[in-house]
Amino acid sequence: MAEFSKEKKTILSGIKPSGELTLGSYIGAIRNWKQLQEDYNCIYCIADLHAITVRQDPALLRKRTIMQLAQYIACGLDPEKNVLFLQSHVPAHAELGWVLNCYTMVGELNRMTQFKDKSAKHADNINAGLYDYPVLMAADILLYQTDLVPVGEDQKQHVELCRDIANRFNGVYGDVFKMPEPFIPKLGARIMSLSDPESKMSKSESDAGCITLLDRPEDIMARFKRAVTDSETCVRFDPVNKKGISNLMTICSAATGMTFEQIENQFAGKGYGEFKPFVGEAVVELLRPVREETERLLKDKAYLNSVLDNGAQQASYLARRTLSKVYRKVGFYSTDK
Ligand code: ATP
Ligand code: LTN
Repeated sequence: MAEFSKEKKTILSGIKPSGELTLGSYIGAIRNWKQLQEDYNCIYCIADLHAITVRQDPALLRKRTIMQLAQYIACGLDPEKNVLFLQSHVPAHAELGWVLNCYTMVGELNRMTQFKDKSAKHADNINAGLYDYPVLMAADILLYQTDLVPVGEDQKQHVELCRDIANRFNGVYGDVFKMPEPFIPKLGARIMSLSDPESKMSKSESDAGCITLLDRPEDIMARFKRAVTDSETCVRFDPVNKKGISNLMTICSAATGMTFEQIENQFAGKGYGEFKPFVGEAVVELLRPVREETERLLKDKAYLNSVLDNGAQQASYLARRTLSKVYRKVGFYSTDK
């Protein structure tokens, strides 16, 4: 079980089990989670309550949930150092979410770009949960008195809304919630699709432009070889005019540790025909241990279940402390002495 220390700051983040984890979520989020586990109290959830804001196949959702836990561990998140749990196993998330609804303005939710994007993509199912999604995310964060929230660029607006909600609540009742900060990586905060460098690589729209953590090496190579670039031949970082190549350079840098300058020098005069497979190989090697370890872990369901049981127990204990305080502050009657 993870040991928490009062001296360390607390980190919380989560990912919905709404599809296969992608290279985007690995570079934008999980890679940083792993680096932070030594120095912070770390809490990572699998956000299944959030996943159902878009219609899910129940059997597939169950399967993806346990696969996502295996992938968290395979990516290097040690259950002895991190609290890993399933959002639906800790009722305090939904409970605090309700309370926070009453401290969130409709006007604030109307401004959320993820809601606008998802409503456009799922026009036949613009449900209240999709609209309310950022409030539940605020509950996830505030329950644990979180200091830092490591996420990709697309989630920054939600963390800012969380701060606004916390500020409003604290303004009425005193310092109940710690004020969280978003932690966005300098490199790779927004990995783009390989087939359309104008859109984010995303698990629920996985296509030829998306790499998932469990993809086979030959599929990864094929996708990199077909990556959309531009009509020049020069490997140069220019995210305005050369979006495709700049995206590949970002992925390359994240996978190998090379700087943009080193990449430009190594491929000077060589063209894209050599660069694309080089990035493909680097990603294959980056993901190989993750895929192999995930496959191994998935054979041991008893172990994975025990991680979830321990995680839920630990998360529930921490979450209850904040929830009880919130209930007291808003004036809910308690029979406790
Ligand atoms: P969906 O398509 O279901 O909305 P997604 O692929 O966008 O999902 P999320 O579950 O929303 O993935 O994101 C998980 C985490 O990974 C978040 O912190 C998010 O900011 C980050 N992330 C997701 N996609 C990318 C990306 N392409 N580049 C960088 N970070 C990303
Ligand atoms: N909305 C996030 C997933 C998420 C999350 C969180 C991230 C749910 N709860 C709490 C950080 C903190 C997304 O990636 N789409």
